[in-house]
Amino acid sequence: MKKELNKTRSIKLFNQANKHIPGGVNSPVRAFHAVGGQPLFIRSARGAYLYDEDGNSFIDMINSWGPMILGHAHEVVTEAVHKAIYNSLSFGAPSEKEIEMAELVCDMVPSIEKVRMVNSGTEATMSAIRLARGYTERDKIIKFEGCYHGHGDSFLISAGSGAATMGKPDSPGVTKNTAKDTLNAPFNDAQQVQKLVTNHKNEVAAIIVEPVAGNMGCVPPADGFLQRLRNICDENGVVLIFDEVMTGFRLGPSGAQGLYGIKPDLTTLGKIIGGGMPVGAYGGNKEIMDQISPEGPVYQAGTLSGNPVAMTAGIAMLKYLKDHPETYDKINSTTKRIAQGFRENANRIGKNYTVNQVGSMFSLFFTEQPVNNFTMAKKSDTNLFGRYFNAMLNRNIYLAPSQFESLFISSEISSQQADKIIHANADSLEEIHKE
Ligand code: KE4
Repeated sequence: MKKELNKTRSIKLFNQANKHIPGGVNSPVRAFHAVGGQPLFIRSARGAYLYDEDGNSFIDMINSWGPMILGHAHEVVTEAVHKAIYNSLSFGAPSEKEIEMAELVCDMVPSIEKVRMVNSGTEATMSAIRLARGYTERDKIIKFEGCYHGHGDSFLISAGSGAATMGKPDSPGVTKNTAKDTLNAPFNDAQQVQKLVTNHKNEVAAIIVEPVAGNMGCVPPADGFLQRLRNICDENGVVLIFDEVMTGFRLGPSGAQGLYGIKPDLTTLGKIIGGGMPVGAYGGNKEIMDQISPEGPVYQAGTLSGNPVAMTAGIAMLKYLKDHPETYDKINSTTKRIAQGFRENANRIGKNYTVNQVGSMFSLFFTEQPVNNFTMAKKSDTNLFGRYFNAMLNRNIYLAPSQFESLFISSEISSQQADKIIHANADSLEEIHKE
């Protein structure tokens, strides 16, 4: 058994945080409820490493839930932001940076002809479904069990990520009237989607999907699934929304839509687009996007949308990724190697645990069955996952504190660090199966 970490200061800070912050955190999954133990308070981060308040260092395999694809405090981002902050942090008026960002997004994601900046992935998805409803004059949306699209009321019905982790997928406060307009289908089940669209003829405004699910753990689309959704939308006048908050700029410069060659009508973005700053965006073809105020009647607004400092951080990161496509080869091959190492380690102790990987996203599921949707993901042993999480933490590897999350590899994780991760995984699997 690896020695327990010194968490003295994190424990003190967590007790203090609980006095004035609900649950002591500003986002539920950070509280470690799903894995047990005390959340660590992070003081700083650089490259592949997080440094907590007790002086412990960790290889970061979650990278702020995706944004830190270049590792922490990458100089291209920090230097650009450092220059920008002296021009004031916010204008609340149009700036050239917003044009630069919009042109960069439209260049990197060809399905996007016009794009609107917001401040989070949730704002992006909430706005995208309002736009789809306004454009089609229909009320219902179809989402997938275990997919998470942020905390907008319409999405907290059989949601994934923190909602699933908390075991309360249908949150109190979501009205029955809202819930009735959200239809759910199992991920990868296009037949069920067809049935819903047929049974609700001319009522469905949009299908929103994580093209690669990350919020039930990493689950790839089955062959032909995304194309089937595209066909159903074309045949029924339904708007196809790819929620690429997680996969956008992660799975390649054009995200999952570039990887799978499927063109959505609308795309939502977040995480990497902000380079670590609070940025979300939604975009798509001109005909739909021109329905957005002040051009069109669908209202959406935001005080800090297109914030010049956040734009600076996002532009610096996107430009780097665009100019260094080899970054994707590096993170994808590192991830492939780690995923394969995890499979071999499990096999060595007689376990055939499922490891799903797409590009630089992957998940180890504590089930020996395949995981193609949320029902299958929920067959994982979440108690065992909790023990595994803490065993890895004690070996200075920082994972997502939930079975229903994906891990994200940054370009700063070297082959030596990948070896360290694989060894820590082997030791942790041995430790939790001994108990
Ligand atoms: P934010 O509002 O958290 O920026 O984005 C919501 C969102 C929308 N769509 C997808 C596909 C997402 O993954 C997310 C947010 N992801 C979670 C992690 N699985 C955020 C982590 C958290 O809630 O603290």
